[in-house]
Amino acid sequence: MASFKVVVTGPFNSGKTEFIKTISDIPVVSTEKKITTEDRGIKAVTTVAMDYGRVALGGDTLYLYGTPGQARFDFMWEILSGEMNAFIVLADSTDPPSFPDVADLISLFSGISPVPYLVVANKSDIAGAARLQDVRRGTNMPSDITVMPAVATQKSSVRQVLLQVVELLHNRG
Ligand SMILES: Nc1nc2c(ncn2[C@@H]2O[C@H](COP(=O)(O)OP(=O)(O)O)[C@@H](O)[C@H]2O)c(=O)[nH]1
Ligand SMILES: [Mg+2]
Repeated sequence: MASFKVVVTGPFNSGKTEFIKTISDIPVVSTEKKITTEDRGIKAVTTVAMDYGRVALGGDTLYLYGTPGQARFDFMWEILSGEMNAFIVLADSTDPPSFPDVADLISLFSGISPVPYLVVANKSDIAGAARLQDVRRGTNMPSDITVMPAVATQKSSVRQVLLQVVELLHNRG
């Protein structure tokens, strides 16, 4: 029985809000606003402060904090990562040009706190999505870091990712 704070990060449009909404036991506290910048061609709303959800998983409780993806809200990242126990970085498998941003986010969050993390190759259900090994290469992940495929719109898939995070947490040091 433990509680863990898990930060869910990733580039803009990688599926962070979807990931938390799919699995949360409580209605997600979301701070989505209409997009006013050139990103509005990609989707209508974006997270400006955070998404907050909670899920009970095998006796543990995970508190999920989703970060904003647009860099102009990056002041929230350090606030959200206070006392985090682990973080998850979502890569949009259909958007290889964003893979270097995934690597940058990992450096940034690892720098804030050296907690366990894993990389999710999200949107793996979409035809033409990058293969796992290409996501690993594009994000420059060494072989000791878990990179797993997922579909943020499917509860069973998000659950698999979180079980993996819990395993990392229980096995650490
Ligand atoms: N097909 C598919 N669509 C997804 C998946 N994850 C997210 N999406 C869609 O991708 C878009 C961006 O997701 P969102 O959660 O808003 O991204 P965020 O910017 O990281 O919070 C939304 O239209 C989602 O419904 C996935 O695994 N598969
Ligand atoms: Mg969002």
